[in-house]
Amino acid sequence: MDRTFVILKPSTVSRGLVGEIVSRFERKGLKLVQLRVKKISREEAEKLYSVHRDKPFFKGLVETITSGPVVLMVLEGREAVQVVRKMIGATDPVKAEAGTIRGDYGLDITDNLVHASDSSESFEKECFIFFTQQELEKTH
Ligand code: FUP
Repeated sequence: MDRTFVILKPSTVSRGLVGEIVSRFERKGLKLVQLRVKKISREEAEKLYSVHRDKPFFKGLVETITSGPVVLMVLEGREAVQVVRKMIGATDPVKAEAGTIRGDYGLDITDNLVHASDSSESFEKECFIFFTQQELEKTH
């Protein structure tokens, strides 16, 4: 079964939207493989966003995601990467369709509520920044 990696960013946690967003994924039929609250380090954030290292928004991106605790999740289900990308919507919440997570709850492009892997290659790289092989073993 396919898996994807999701981060609910600090403002999602501080605004109390975690339950609502996790619930959307569950209602869609995605299974929680891992769920953890953690304040991520600058080093982890820089690794996660390494493809954006040279972009003008990189510093703000790292500052935003390290500004408070986040929720880390691994979700499992058919075409999980594609399904979750569709559910979160376009990167810029202003452009994200109503009915998507960013479309319904966000306005700021950097603080856009949620991160989700954009391919299975990204999933493989990203999930191992935060979870061990053992934690990702089949549980059901
Ligand atoms: P996404 O995969 O939808 O999160 O989008 P990207 O990989 O393109 O961007 C990664 C992060 O950079 C997003 F959280 C938003 C942020 N970003 C900006 O802050 N400004 C931009 O102009 C583009 C992206």
